[in-house]
Amino acid sequence: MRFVHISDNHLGFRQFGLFERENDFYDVFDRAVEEIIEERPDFVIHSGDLFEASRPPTRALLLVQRSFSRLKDENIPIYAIPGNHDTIMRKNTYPPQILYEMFGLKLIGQKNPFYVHDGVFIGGSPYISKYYSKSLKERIKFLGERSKDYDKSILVLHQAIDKYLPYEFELKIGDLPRCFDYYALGHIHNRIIDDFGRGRLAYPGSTEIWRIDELKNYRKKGKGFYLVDLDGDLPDVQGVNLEMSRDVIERNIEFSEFEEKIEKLKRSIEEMERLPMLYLTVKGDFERSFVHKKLIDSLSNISLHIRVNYDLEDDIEGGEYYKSSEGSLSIKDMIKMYYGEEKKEYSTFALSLFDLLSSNKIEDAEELTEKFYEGFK
Ligand SMILES: [Mn+2]
Repeated sequence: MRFVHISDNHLGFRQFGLFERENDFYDVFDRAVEEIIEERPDFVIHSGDLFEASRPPTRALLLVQRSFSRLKDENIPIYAIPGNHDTIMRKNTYPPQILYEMFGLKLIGQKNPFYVHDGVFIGGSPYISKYYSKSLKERIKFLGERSKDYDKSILVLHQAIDKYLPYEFELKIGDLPRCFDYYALGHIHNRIIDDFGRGRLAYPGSTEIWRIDELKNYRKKGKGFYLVDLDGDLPDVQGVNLEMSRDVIERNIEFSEFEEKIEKLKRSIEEMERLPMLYLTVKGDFERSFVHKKLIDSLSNISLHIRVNYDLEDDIEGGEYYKSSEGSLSIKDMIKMYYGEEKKEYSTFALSLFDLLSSNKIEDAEELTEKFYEGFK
């Protein structure tokens, strides 16, 4: 019995406001489906965040419809849960995944907490926030009990576990029953395979670079999906790597070698098929505005997105440069310009909020916002 475990495709995500990046996420998903069909698994498990949002763009919906109907033609069913991104946290609402039930998707949720596929128990829960972790633990316990009638069992969850994400988790590793053969997890975008209980626990990670801190893990372990063979005593988990749609280049540049390093960078970009994204750090003693202009002038035409950190000798400052589809704009500079010096406390708030939200620190953003508005009471 072989199955594919895939997660966190975030279709519809327009990173940095760039339609090129939205396309990159579609392209890599398309390649994933191509590979899945070639691998001919018995079924697919999707552990959440298929879409970036609970109301995805029509293009994302259509892409999934086309992909899943191809899998249906090949007799490959999909067992899926919604993640935190594609869940709607209100009563009487449905996640977008429900649209594909007629294309072979079997939604794991309150109505059907588990399925049995050729004798294999496949149970799980949609994403549940940490405020309801008690009910999440009860559901998992129930699934653990029900799974015991079957030889092989899989638990599907979209949650963070303290062992792998110590600062923001809903479950502790000890909260998981140890009776499953495979723990098909989603939510953490890095690839993780671990031994747990009598089986294996795995996060296949995201299929595209959703946030830049995923780069390190991507360079080490690749991105894509897992192909799992359940037949042995311990499941065999193989990573299937997908090629990213474009390169991401990171460079640390000493100001003393600035000119030659930029020339070298330009030459390596010339060989690339698609415009790369650039993450640069410039170190030393220099005039920030001079270097910034120089970078933008020489690199903006040959890259999709540039982010620069200026590591000045007496002052560490981050500078971000966003190239939007319409032209060249820095979001942070726009915020500063909009409020000006007179409303500096507004721009300070907006900039901090922007930083927190872009690094997905939702709770810190909430706290900051509450504090800011308290000032008006
Ligand atoms: Mn995700």
